[in-house]
Formats: sequence, C-alpha cells, structure tokens
Amino acid sequence: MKIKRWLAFGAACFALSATTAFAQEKREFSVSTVLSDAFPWGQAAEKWAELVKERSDGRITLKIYPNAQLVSGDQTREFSAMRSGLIDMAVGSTINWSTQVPEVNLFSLPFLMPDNAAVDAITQGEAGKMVFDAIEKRGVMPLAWGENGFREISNSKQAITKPEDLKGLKIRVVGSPLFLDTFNALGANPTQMSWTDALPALTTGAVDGQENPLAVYDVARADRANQKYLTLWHYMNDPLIFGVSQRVWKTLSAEDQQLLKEAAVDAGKWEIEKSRADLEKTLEIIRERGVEITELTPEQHQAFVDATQSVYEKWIPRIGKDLVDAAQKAIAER
Ligand code: X2X
Repeated sequence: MKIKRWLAFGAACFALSATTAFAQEKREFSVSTVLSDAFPWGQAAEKWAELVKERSDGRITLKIYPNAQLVSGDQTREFSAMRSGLIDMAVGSTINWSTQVPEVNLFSLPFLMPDNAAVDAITQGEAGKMVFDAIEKRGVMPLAWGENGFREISNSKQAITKPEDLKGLKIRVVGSPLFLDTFNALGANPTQMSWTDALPALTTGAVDGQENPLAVYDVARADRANQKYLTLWHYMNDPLIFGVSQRVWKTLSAEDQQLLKEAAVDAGKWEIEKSRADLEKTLEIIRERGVEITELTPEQHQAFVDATQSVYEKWIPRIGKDLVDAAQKAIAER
C-alpha cells in the first residue's frame, strides 16, 4: 500500500514537471504577410514579433514570411492555409481573406467608410466584434486590427474624375468577386491577379491600372510602372487583422495567449498611428515624382457612389444585413 502511494506521488511529480517544462519550452511560429517590412504592413508584423520576443524573454519567436511565400504568392489562399495549420499566424488583409470569410467583404463595399473615424467606429465597436466572431468561427483566432489604408486608383492613360473615365480600362484587382462587380459597375474591365503578378503586368502594359493605398503605391514605385495618374477617391479602407490558427491557439497557455494578444493590439495601434501620420508626406513624395494627382469634388465623388449602388444590393445578403446595419449605424454615430 505504502509503495503504491509513493509511486502515485512520483508519477504526479513527473507530470507536474513535464507541464512546467512544456510551458517554458521555446517555441517558434510562422507569420505570413503579403508585403515586406519596406511597407507599413510588414512593419506591423515585425513590431508584433519584437514585442512578443521581448515580453516572453526570448521564449516565443515569431518568424515572418513576407510576400505570401508560404502560399507561393497566392495571397487569397492565406486564410485557408492558416485554418489548416500550414501557416501558424498571419497579419492579413480583409481583401485577401474575403474569399473565405464572406463577412469581411464589409470593408470592400464601395464608399462605405468616408474617413478614419468611420473605420475606427466599425473596428472598435459592435460591427468589429461581429467580424471577429465570423473569423473565429472559421478556424482562426483574430487578435487585433492594423491597417493597409484607404485604397486610391491609378492608371497609365488619363486622369479619372468620373465613372466614364474608367470605361474600358483594364484594372488589376484581387480578393473576392465583389471587386469585379464594383469595377464592372463603373464600366471598367477588371482582371484578378496576385500582387506578385501585378507590378510586371502594369510595367508591360498588360493592365492599365490598379488600386492600392498610397504607402503601397509609393514604396512599390508604381509611378515607374506607368501609373502616372492617381485619383484620391478613398473608395475603401483595407484593415489588417492579426490572426492565429486555432490549431496553434489551442496549444498555448492562457498566459501566452494573453501575451500574444496584447502584443498584437499594441503593434496594430502603433502601425495604424504611424501609417496615418505619414500619409501627407507620402503624398508629397509621389507628387514630386511627377504623378498627376486628382482630388474629387463632392459632386464628382457622388457620381461614383451612385454608379456602384448595385454592389450593395448584391453583396449585403452575402455579408449579412445585421452586420452591414451595425456598421452603417456606427458610421452615422461616429
Ligand atoms: O495585393 C494587393 O493589392 C495588396 C498588397 O494591397 C493586398 O494584399 C490586398
């Protein structure tokens, strides 16, 4: 009897030390991004990694794989690769995840968010929680928001001030078919391709135009890819989400989950502030390169809004009426 008791005690001690050892184990995780640390997007991921390393005393390493290399450049497969455990974590765009999470198409509804306050009203409120719930249900734990930014349109042919100026222009887009609907509604000729293929296609003239935030236009030197005309139409904002595969999330202690989440929130806030603060300077740099920059009058802006209403009719049922209502309410009350 006595011996049995000692054996049980020994086994319990062993189990305890094994769990402690597991909790203290050094771990490395892969983090996917589409853009490198030459861009605010990649810097957001680097900041996350830096904070996690610091706060875990070097125990947890986030290794960043930019250029969507973990999915061979096919950025729209990032979410499913994370869900299946091929990728541990990502700082990803709602555009690229919208092929697998219909709810995040919310952010791609044309001209939904007029300014930064509207973006924040969504991400920091009830609508943002609904979006995070939808992502969690599909196998990824969302931790925090970052920002790729308001997407502006550029092309090689002419200044765009009205929908008719887009007629027949071949425009590169990526993400869900919502983008085809938006650009078809404007009379353009949209074509889907990954970012890896976009710059070569713009350079050779295989496509005439593209849409991306100013920071991406600037760092990628889109001006050298024939993009001489840039219209600031702010037609959508492209938030970033820091996410972790549920397969990985489940293996983490509550303390490590908390550490990862807090670091993501801090890195996201840092990146959003920096991106917004740098915008004016970035615009000046682009202007100095000889790019013709067009700003729209309220009337010109309204013509684009009117021309894209069909996108709402088609996509609200797919995104979810409750979610779109919550977002519109948050924007109205901002
Ligand atoms: O491919 C793009 O346009 C980019 C880099 O902005 C995204 O990943 C959505």
